[in-house]
Amino acid sequence: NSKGIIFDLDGVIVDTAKFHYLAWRKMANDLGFDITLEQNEQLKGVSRVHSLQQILSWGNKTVSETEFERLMTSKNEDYLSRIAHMDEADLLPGVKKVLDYLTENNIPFALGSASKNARPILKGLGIEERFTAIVDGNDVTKAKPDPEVFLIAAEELGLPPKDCIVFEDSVAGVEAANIAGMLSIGIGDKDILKEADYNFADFTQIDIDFIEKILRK
Ligand code: G16
Ligand code: MG
Repeated sequence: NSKGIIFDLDGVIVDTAKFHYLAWRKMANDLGFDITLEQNEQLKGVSRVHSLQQILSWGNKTVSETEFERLMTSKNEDYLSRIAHMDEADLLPGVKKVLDYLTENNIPFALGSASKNARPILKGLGIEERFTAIVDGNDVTKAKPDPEVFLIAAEELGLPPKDCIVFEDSVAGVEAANIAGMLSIGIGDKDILKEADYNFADFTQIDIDFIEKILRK
């Protein structure tokens, strides 16, 4: 009776969410409007294309296809420059302890992220080789809350969805995990992630006893 774990990236393993926000905000400011932290919540876990569509609608802007592409490229370049110096120290508190436990006990784990920058980020964090599978924004056609990213990850882990446990910080991601029939663990505000099976503020609140419990379930 083996189980596996699927981790979201941004907001779970590493706090890149703030850099996405800063880069999108700079782009919006250049276009003459602003985006709030509350609006940013709705962008978490959402693909780059959908994020830009959403932001432009908040700013009541319509742009040509060429301009849309240009905005995506320049936002991504800005974002990449902000995360360029990431290393192991950027793992969110408490994450390393859980990854070490899983590695030592041969429990397979995968990444299930909407980001197209996931691999270089994992490499920077020094943990890329420890994942059995990495499924990211380059591998999917349907964005969260569609369960595609997690279903592919389960397949690559060689496990049925019901034996997968998902750690997620976004509303869209928790919904995707639930639709996939996986156990969902919300990382962040429990009032926002109220659809999750379990809630924790962050990984410092998760101990190994809990991990063992959900792996036995
Ligand atoms: C992440 C972030 C989103 C971001 C998306 C695409 O997803 O939460 O805010 O828009 O990836 O990222 P990129 O522009 O790097 O392709 P996740 O699923 O890792 O939380
Ligand atoms: Mg996330």
